Amino acid sequence: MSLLKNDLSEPMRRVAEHVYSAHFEEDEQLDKEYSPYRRDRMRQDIVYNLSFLQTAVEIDDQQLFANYAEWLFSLMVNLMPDLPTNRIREQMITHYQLIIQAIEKELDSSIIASYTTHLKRAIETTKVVQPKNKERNYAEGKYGFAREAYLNYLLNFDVQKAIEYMTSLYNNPFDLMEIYTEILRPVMVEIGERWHDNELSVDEEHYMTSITQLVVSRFYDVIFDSPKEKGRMLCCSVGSELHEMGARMISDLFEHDGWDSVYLGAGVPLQAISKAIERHKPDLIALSVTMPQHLSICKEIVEHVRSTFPSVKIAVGGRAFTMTDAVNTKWPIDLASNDAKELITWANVTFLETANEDAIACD
Ligand code: B12
Repeated sequence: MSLLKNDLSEPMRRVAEHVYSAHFEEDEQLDKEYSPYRRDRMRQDIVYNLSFLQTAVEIDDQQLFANYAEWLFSLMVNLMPDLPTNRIREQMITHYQLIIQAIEKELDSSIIASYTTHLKRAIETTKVVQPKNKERNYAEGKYGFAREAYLNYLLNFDVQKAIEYMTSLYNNPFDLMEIYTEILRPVMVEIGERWHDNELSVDEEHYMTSITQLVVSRFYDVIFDSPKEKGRMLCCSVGSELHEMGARMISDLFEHDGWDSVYLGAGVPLQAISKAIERHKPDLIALSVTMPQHLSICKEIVEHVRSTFPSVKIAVGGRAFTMTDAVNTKWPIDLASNDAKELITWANVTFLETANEDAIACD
């Protein structure tokens, strides 16, 4: 298993090294349980865990790291079926304890407490967490049949049928909003769950993602067909975020709704967003974040845009925002949502109000 490598501060890199070697010094059993492959992954995952921890501290979110501990526990249980669940529980608790010890050595005393609070909560969560419930409900409800059919095409890697099926649903019986948000998105979530449950490999997940991107691109004709008489919006994923399908769907849906959309893709840094705003002069920017590690950079971008371009409306959303409660009260944004439909409805109302105010000002 490989998670993402993230930028850590220098002291946190030393924490990572301490934790890795302390695991093997403290627990002789690990020598037998961890192959060279597992050790290599463990080293990378420690960096990843610390980057999550760092974010929880930076954005001052009380639930983020505990939720992550729950997700991580299930991932480890699924990836190491040769080890009993309680043995993995023991390893994870030791892991958080070793991070506390290393942090006490490496970090400035003024910030140690903010880190240990999150780690203690992760320990309490790990003590009681049960492996994830694997009940599947994606095939239920009004859209269930379409999700199931599309997922089956993906599981068989049948690119042609997957495309034909999804394009045949357009206006018969579903509109583009439903196809994107009620069928493609839940199927991608299901694919993610199967990766997390170790039922799909990384290459399979990647291939299914690229097929879905191909499906999305087949709607371009209808998307760019509508007249552009509303405002202009700019959309992207921030920082080193690689997840871009949410941002792409948001842009497409705005374009389809009569907006002029500027889609910058994934992993866009602050300076590039700033330049793009100067060039395209959007009425609204929509920032998408999937991995919580990119929340800090998103906050920085929001603050910069708010102070440099005060007339531009700012919306934030994506999976990461379902995992934090630190946004609404503390960020200078106009909307935080995880719902494309809510965003477009809100943008249309806000745009109309602004247009009316401008008209009154001109009279
Ligand atoms: C596809 C995918 C990838 C692809 C992305 C490719 C691409 N070009 O986009 C790749 C392979 C790169 C990838 C990599 C990783 N991934 Co990944 N990935 C996924 C997966 C399966 C689907 C994501 C997706 O496309 N969803 C469909 C879109 C349409 O949904 P969405 O983004 O939520 O967007 C909707 C709404 O949120 C909303 N929205 C989105 N943005 C905005 C913005 C505004 C303003 C508003 C209002 C609304 C809004 O509208 C959209 C339309 O409905 C998810 C599973 C999941 N639950 O999402 C895992 C998932 C997100 N990945 C995960 C992980 C762990 C990773 C990796 C670390 C490891 C890995 N699997 O390889 C790396 C990290 C990469 C990085 N540096 O960022 C985990 C994250 C868990 C966690 N702890 O947070 C997930 C949840 C899988 C899982 N179940 O465990 N991944």
